[in-house]
Amino acid sequence: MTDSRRHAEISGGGFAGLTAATALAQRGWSVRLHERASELRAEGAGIVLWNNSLQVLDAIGATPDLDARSMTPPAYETRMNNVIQSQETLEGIRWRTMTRPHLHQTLLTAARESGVEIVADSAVTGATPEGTVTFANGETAQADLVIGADGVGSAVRDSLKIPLKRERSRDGITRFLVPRKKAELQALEPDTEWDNVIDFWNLDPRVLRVLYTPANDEELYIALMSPSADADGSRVPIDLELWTSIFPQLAPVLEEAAGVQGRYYGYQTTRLDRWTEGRVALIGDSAHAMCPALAQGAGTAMQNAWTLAVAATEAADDELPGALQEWERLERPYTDRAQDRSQWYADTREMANGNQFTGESVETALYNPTDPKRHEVHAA
Ligand code: 5PR
Repeated sequence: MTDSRRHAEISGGGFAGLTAATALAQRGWSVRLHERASELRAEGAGIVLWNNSLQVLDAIGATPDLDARSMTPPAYETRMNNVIQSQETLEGIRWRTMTRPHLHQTLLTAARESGVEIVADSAVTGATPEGTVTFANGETAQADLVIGADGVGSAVRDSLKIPLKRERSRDGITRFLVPRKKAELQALEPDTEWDNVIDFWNLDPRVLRVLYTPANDEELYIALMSPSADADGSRVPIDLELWTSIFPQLAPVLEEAAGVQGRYYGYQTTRLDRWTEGRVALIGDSAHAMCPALAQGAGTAMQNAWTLAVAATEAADDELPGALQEWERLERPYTDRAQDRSQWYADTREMANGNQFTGESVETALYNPTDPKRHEVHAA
């Protein structure tokens, strides 16, 4: 018997690819997802998700699984030279913190349960506008829809020769998952609410920042930021003496981080001429890598994965290329603005002044990609 379902081939088993795969499979598509690594697993440490991506997790049925090992801290606190600038309780804003491995496992489970065929050790080298996918082993496959969710170095994007602009910022970050060590931290600084996210900034005399983010009862995500030009600040493994001299109250968790090799990532923003070409669409870092300031890299990846799956399903097969262009026209401005704002915050380090999540900076966080009326609401 031949399969009458429409078929999607997806390159990339990260947050964007798994979300798109699940949403399409749940809408009746046959879906095959390729991951070039030998195992599907998350790189990186911790993450914050906001309403936009949490709505997507609701819609694919993954929220109970996510909530079992994630949390909403009591406040998002900002300190400058250890003086509290703000404690934002984010009333009315839905947000959660978690580890990247947990979010990835949650999406992988949803994809498997939705019937997505997942192929590891499978490297996609490119795609054509007509929907032919090529693989490193010389094989090819044909699909009604091809999705390049293959990261900032996207082979799918580059094979289509879509022009790209890349901008690098002066700062970068090393990220760790370490044990919470709450009792030890409490002993060093009893008045601190150690369940809060705490964004510890130091700009003068030296730019060094620690973003402290509890991910669940056992695991803490800490991100250590410094300018790329600061050789000691950006060294891995971290320079424990330097970091504990500036953040003595974090010594117990910095010692844990110092025991891990780590990797320093410079911030970058990439902007593409277009996100689609014929039957191919790009989502996530392959289309819109961004600075992390607004914590919206994965959030925009997941919202675009979801809206792409809905738009592709609603389009007749012979109208798919036009429907993908229309999807980009409607959805891309939200991501463009998130990229611009995140880059502005990275360049100005304005977040050090506190009250990080007010005004325009929460537009993406509050967005609901699953609301069919969302564009009317925003236009009104
Ligand atoms: N939020 C999160 C984060 O990981 C970073 C930032 C904000 C969750 C850094 O990676 O401001 O740079 C930030």
